[in-house]
Amino acid sequence: MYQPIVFDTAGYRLPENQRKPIRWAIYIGYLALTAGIFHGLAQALSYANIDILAYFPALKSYYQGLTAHGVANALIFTFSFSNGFLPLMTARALSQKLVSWMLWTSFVLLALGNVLVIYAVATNQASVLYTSYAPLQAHWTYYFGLVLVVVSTWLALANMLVIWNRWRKENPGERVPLLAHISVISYVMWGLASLPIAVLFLGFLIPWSIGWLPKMDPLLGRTLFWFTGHAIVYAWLLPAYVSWYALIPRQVEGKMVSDSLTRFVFVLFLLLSIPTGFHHQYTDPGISTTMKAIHAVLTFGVFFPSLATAFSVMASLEMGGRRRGGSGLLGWIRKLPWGDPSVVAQLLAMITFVFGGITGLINASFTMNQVVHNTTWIPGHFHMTVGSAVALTLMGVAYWMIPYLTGRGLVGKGWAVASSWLYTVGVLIFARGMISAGLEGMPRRIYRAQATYTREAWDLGGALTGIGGTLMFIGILVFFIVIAWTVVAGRKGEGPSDIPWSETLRPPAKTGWEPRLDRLVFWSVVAVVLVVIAYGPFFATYLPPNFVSPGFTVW
Ligand code: HAS
Ligand code: CU
Repeated sequence: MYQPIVFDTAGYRLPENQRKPIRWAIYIGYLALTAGIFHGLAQALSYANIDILAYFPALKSYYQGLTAHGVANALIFTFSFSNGFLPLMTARALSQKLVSWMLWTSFVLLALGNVLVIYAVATNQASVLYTSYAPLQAHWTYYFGLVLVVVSTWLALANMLVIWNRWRKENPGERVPLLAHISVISYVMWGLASLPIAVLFLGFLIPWSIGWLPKMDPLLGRTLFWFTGHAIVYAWLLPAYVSWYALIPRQVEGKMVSDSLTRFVFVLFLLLSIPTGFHHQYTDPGISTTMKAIHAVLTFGVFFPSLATAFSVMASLEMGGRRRGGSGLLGWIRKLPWGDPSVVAQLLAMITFVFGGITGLINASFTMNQVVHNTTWIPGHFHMTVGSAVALTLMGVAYWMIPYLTGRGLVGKGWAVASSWLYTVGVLIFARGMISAGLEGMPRRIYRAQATYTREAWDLGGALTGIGGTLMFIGILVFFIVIAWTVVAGRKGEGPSDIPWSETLRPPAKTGWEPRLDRLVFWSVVAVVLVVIAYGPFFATYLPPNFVSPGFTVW
């Protein structure tokens, strides 16, 4: 039954001078993750009514900590990882060297951007939260630092496109290997999606922060942010999906179920990730109800590729579990390699994501959103998506990739397995607290310990948030110790020599409609057309900007 099909050019390795910037980009990511969780812990404790400013003396305000947490964990961690991971996957799948100067420049910009952002946030000049909403105004170094990070992602994308084109020229008529296809599409989506935020930062926020533009248009700012902002969540998710589709099956001894379904899912993400941003602005004035409703429908549309993913990945897992001796309806689950730190992290990520997905549906419903918007329900939702589906998957990937990139064997395997369980139990308790208190109206982005208004009904949810957050913190700390220990003291020569690259049940079709899934330019144009339909009417009726607000620094 199993016909192993893989474009394997066995053992292809990038030269060391290219592995180095990849390794360091990924290190920056995991460092940002670890730095950010100290502020995450403080956030969680603050909901348990603990006056964190007394315990975290470096913090000038609650909002400084919240900004540091969001920027480090949601922006820097994720994009630093992807800047290393996606080009690595593409190069491996195509057996092509990357372009060295692009790789290094991308790394230098990422590092420089980080220095600027850390400076601005640490000196309390940028407590504007990761959403950068005007009229809150940060120091220009904050905006400029983030621009450099975005430019570094563009260079990573350009690098992947160069080797994609080179491979196509060298292999006319061949199907692009699946792993390269889905890695490239992930960043092509992000490349398109990042243009509005580039306009926001370069066209408005930076000139405004240095005084060239005296006033800002807050609604336009929010809209440009969410124009990119919803797609950002898929830019975080898709690298995790690359691992679930193309790597995990191999790690559990299964196979990928369908080449064309996988490619189709990623093409759907390219088309539908961007024209959905108004679901973050259902309560904003100045946007017509019709446009919000169109985005609501498209949001339900982008739910579909994730549903397909659930079934498809589950089938790969089942194949692996049965091959490992599992039987009966559910017996295969027990036979999955639960002792493998890389696998267990990702299985737990998937299970948590089921709840992340369900809460997303409620957010997306135009009317139910009114109940949950701006309550702690929302951080409950996103810690089960980016905060676990993504974070745990990226931790799981580290457990094979750091040994692969350093050549050193993983140390503390038992601790590594424990880290994921601790984190998962933590995030489920945390999210239960946030979600239930949110339904009781507990507001998000509020420093509860000093709030003038509070309710008893928030006490239990707040306490669960604090307890769960503490477990999450310990889980990631253990992760960090295992990884740092591996980098420093893992046994040399014990890292895996190749990536865990999965085979597919059947080869990709060379005729019919399927080869069209590889047409990057065509699908990008369709994506742009959809975006014009979804955003064009708003901009056509709204522009020119209403520059009404000066900048405020309220911290
Ligand atoms: Fe969301 C708000 C709607 C997915 C992140 N979201 C947020 C915010 C963040 C975020 C950060 O419509 C807050 C932003 C802010 O600061 O204000 N979201 C959705 C919907 C989905 C969704 C419909 N969100 C994500 C993902 C994120 C993320 C992914 C990060 C990575 N979200 C919203 C809306 C809001 C929102 C509104 C605005 C709310 C407001 O009012 O402010 C969907 O795409 C979710 C689809 C997911 C699924 C689940 C599939 C399950 C899988 C696992 C299968 C399991 C297996 C396990 C195989 C359909 C694939 C088997 C294991 C064994 C052991 C057998
Ligand atoms: Cu969204």
